[in-house]
Amino acid sequence: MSQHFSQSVAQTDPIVSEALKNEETRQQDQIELIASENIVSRAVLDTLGHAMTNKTLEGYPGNRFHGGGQFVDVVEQAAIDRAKQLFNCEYVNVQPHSGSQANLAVFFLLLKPGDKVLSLDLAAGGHLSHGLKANLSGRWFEPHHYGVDGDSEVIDYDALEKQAMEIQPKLLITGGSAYPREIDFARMSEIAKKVGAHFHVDMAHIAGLVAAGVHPSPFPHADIVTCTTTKTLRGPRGGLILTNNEEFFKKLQSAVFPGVQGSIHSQVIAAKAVCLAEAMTDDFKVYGSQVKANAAKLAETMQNRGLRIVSGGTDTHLVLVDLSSKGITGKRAEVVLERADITANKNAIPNDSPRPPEWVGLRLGAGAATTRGMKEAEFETLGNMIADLVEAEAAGDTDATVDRCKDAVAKLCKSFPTYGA
Ligand code: DSN
Repeated sequence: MSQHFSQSVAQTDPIVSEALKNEETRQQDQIELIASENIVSRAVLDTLGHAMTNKTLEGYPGNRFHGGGQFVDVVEQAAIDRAKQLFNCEYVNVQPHSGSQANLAVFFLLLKPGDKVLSLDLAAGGHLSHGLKANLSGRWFEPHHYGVDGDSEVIDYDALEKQAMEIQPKLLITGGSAYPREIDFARMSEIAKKVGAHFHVDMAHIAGLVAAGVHPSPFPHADIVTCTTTKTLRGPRGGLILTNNEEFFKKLQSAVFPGVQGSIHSQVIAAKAVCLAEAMTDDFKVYGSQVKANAAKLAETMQNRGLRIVSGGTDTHLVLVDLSSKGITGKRAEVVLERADITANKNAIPNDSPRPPEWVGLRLGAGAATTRGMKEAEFETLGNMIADLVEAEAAGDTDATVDRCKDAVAKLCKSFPTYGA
């Protein structure tokens, strides 16, 4: 047998091999609170590393442009059927390589260059693929954004309706990356209908909560729904597009391929099928409820410690902290947390500076640590540690607090191991 087929990465590539090992150790030894991350099952991980990656295919199950696709057809059809059942909708495309690609396909399907799009402002929790000027979606279409109410920091639906009537967008989008509250999909659908717009929900962050039945579903209100499989859904990196509209679906198939993508990532589609089956189990429902309970405990703990939580709390897996009263930026908080082995990210909050280094938000999410088995008690400990670290950073005296928290994090990580650690 040629060495090509027998040698492991450890034998052939010391640079990559060492980085892979270090990343595995980092994931075991740090507590992951980045809201878009999770920890996939061993089954999903094995599937991603399967030789199915070698298979090139374009087209759809039963109608491919290359031969030899019979087994990939099985996994793609399984992913489609499972997503339809899980999200209770009629039509699904499981091929998007990411959430942004899924959103691009929706733009390609529903819009012509120059058409108006109305989406949630990035600083209010939207996503860059919904019309950020620096993204193709903002460069080739005409983006407009709605924000949140200045006091409650939740979407002001009356203001949105007024704005939609003035703008008359072709597409109304909601959802994104940092909105911690439930969205009134029914009301938004009414607004879209009133102005003759299509209504698109990007449920990337909350798809797992919707699947677990602990968050309202965008169906039957949305015309089209996109998501990643990566975040609370706890699957591989990739996207899905879902709809109940048969006319959209026919065009959607060609909007994805050959509209915005070529051949599929066969092994990723197989891993999507695996994660979608996992998301149908009772265990996943328990996980979904625990994610929400943990995020609520994290928000409550930090609030009790004097940190301001954007919108006063959370209905999801996501907590957004406003650090402005502490006089530090999100970046400084991110760095001091990482020194204590807690990973999180700086984020804009509503009406924040347009310059990322000046953002005063810190975004936290409960998905990954919940997957490790942590519950409210551990999230209370984490909330207190984050408050301690933020206070230490604000006081300019961090070493002792970082050392103490790092020790506590190491103990937690040991008690909640990942893959065979
Ligand atoms: N949208 C980015 C995030 O939420 O972190 C990546 O998924």
